[in-house]
Amino acid sequence: MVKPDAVERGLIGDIIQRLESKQLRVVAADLRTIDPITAERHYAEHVGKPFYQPLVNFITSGPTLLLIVEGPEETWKVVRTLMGATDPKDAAPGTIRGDLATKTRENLIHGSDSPESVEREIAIFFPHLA
Ligand code: FUP
Repeated sequence: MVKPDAVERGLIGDIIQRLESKQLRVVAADLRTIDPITAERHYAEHVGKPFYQPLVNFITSGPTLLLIVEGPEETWKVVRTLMGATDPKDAAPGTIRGDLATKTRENLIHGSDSPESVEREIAIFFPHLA
C-alpha cells in the first residue's frame, strides 16, 4: 500500500520504480480512498494502542495506491526489506522509508509481514482476487 502521504507527495512513481527495479511485477493496482470500516479491519491488531485512532484517521485521509506485486520467491519479505524499518528514523539508507520519510505515522508504505498477512490483506483489499 502506497499510503496517503506518499500519494500526496507524488512518490508513487519512485516507489513503483524501486519495486520494479528489484524485479517485482505489479499484477494488480487500485487507487482508492480506504473507508474507515476497511481501515479498522486492516489494522485490527492495533486496536487499543495509543496510535490506533490517529493511524486510522491518517490512512483514510486521502487516496492510497493498493498494489499486489509478485516475484520469484518470498516477495512479502523482499518488499519489507525495500520498505525499511517502521520508524523511518531507524530505517536504513537505501530503503523507501530510510530515504524518503521521517515520521512513524507518515511512513509512506505498508507491506504484508508474512504469507498469512498476504492472504488476509488481499481478501480485505481485493476480495475478487482472493
Ligand atoms: P509496519 O508493518 O512496518 O507498517 O508497522 P506496524 O504494523 O507495526 O504498524 C502499522 C503502522 O502503525 C505503521 F506503519 C505506523 C503506525 N505506528 C505508529 O503510528 N506508531 C507506532 O508506535 C507504531 C506504529
